Amino acid sequence: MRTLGTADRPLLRVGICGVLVVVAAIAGVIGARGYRRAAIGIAGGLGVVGLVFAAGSRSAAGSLAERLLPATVTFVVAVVAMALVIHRPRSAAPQSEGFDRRKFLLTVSALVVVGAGAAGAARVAGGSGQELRARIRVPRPTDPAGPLRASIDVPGISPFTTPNGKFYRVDTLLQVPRIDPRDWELRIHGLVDKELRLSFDDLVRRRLIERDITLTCVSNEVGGPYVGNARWIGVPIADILREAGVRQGADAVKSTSVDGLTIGTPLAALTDGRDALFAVAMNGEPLPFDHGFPVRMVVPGLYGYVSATKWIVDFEVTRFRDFSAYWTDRGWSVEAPIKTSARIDVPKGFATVPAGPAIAAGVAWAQRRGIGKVEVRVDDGPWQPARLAPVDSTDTWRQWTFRWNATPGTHKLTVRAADGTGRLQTDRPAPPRPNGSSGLHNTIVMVE
Ligand SMILES: Nc1nc2c(c(=O)[nH]1)N[C@H]1C(S)=C(S)[C@@H](COP(=O)(O)O)O[C@H]1N2
Ligand SMILES: [Mo]
Repeated sequence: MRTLGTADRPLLRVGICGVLVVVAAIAGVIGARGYRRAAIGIAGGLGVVGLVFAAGSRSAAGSLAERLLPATVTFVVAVVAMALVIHRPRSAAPQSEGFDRRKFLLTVSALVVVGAGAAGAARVAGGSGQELRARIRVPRPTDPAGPLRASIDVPGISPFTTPNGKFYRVDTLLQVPRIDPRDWELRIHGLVDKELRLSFDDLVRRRLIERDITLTCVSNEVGGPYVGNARWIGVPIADILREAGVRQGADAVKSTSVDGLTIGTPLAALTDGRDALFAVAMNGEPLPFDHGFPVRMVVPGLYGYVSATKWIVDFEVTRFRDFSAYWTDRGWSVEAPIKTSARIDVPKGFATVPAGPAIAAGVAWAQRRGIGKVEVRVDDGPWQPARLAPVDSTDTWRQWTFRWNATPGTHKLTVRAADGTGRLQTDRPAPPRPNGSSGLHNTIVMVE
């Protein structure tokens, strides 16, 4: 799985619909040939598959009945539809050989309307779940973040804080969980002196800190979109570990989400003083469902697949040699600190800009180390310093701008960053697998 499942999600949906249509068409043909029972059987079989998936889905929250309702409606519609469309040859008018086109079209149209109506009704009955989020008050942090520093506002640049609705999303799910916080519990166990079971209220009653932290996905290509910065409120994971008491020999935490996905994180990253959080709020709101409601992990400096468990329910202190996590089983590295990277947001690739004074802008990140310098090069010219927005923290990205004189023709702009220790990012191109892409981002501009 190259992108850890995100961009391909709509494609997957289309694929599933395609397979359903093909199977249904085959059933229709079989039915038209007179094998009515077989056709209805296939339709019913599809319905049963849907029911089994709905019942077995650990990702969908809600009661079993709530989860089964849409699938049940679909099942009934599928069987009735097939039975109506393929009417008995016995009752058919002789010259139409069991097939009355007018009746067929009418039946199909009626069923489409009924089916769509039923699907809509099932959706409404299931609810959006937003009331679960609305019930939560965003807790006041004991240790609030400072005011946001002035951010650069060039049109097209990534804003310093990524709005929740624009924040990238990477996970393995078609439908994200809608957990009722009243039912949520986090179990902390394994190599600890005292096992803890925390309800949502237990958790937010503890010391809460507020921090700006930039998340990055390991599957982000050079210049790619899977990076975002948000203001999180959460309980320091180190506090909880101290409460539980970590035993000798532990070097990892295996965390598990409600859908059973596992993530392995170095224990050191949770106890070395960085702001690793059990986060409950994102940009002043309860976590959006897409981003892990009600509680997720956020660990500065590590790619999401080794640290940012959404919909977390289980937290086991353990040893790396005693388990393997979901993505590590799929060829990604066990440990993965974020690589220093820079991206050009403006101009967009292959944009046309007027000749004269021009501006380039973007973001650069090296969480934990911070960004010390960003440089831009026009074609094969010298590296020139970009202007940097003020530092928020070493755990956030920094915006940058660069003014240049655009001369007619086609030009290539290339960007590179150095982290807070002065170390330049590598210009050696690497693909995302197994531990994050590297290489310099460039963009081609046409100047007229
Ligand atoms: N439960 C769960 N948590 C998960 C994932 C997932 O698939 N399931 N994906 C991880 C990955 S690969 C990344 S990059 C981040 C993305 O977080 P976001 O979707 O809130 O941006 O979540 C991490 N946490
Ligand atoms: Mo990721």
